[in-house]
Amino acid sequence: LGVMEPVSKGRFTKAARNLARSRIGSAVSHMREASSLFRSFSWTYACPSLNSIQMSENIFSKILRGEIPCHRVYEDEAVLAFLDVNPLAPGHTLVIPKAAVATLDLLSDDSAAAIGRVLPRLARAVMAATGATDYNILQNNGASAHQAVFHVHFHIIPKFEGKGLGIVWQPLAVEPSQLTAIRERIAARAGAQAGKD
Ligand code: DGP
Repeated sequence: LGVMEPVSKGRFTKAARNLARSRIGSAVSHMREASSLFRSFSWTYACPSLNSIQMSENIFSKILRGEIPCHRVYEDEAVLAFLDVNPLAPGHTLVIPKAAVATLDLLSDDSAAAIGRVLPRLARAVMAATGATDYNILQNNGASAHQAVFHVHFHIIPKFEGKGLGIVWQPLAVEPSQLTAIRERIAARAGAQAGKD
């Protein structure tokens, strides 16, 4: 706040008080801005070391390390599958890569291939074991998309006897031009194989 001389014991000049108020106001405003930036910053994606701390602390990493138990149904060198402790239906199974990444878009091609190789087989096993003929594969990414555990996972959720995944599906009304515009933006980023409509 700089040097402010009291005019007498315990009293400051009006100018000194105004200066102090404006400096405090500015400091508070800077702190608010810093705090808002801190909260909005995506630490998980931007900072590998924080990402690895978060990944090493989540419940699925503890299951992978054998620190907490699970009802394992399948394991190979790259994939683990086990029962969900809060099943939406009997047989609700989670399939996770052993590689620790939070969301699907961060998964390596090798881990993705390892999951893709076993997912249909695991779906068949869950269906055969439960007697269900219908099921959903669910894969949530990000808190607003209902992800609670930040280690990539696929849910295999049998649908029968009124149990299973409930879906609220609210399609948007779109113009063909909107579809064209978004198609072009996605295709440009998806790679060379994306053709033209
Ligand atoms: P999601 O919302 O997609 O992140 O689903 C996470 C699922 O993980 C949820 O259905 C409950 C399940 N889950 C949470 N903690 C544990 C646990 O300690 N063990 C097992 N087996 N499943 C868990």
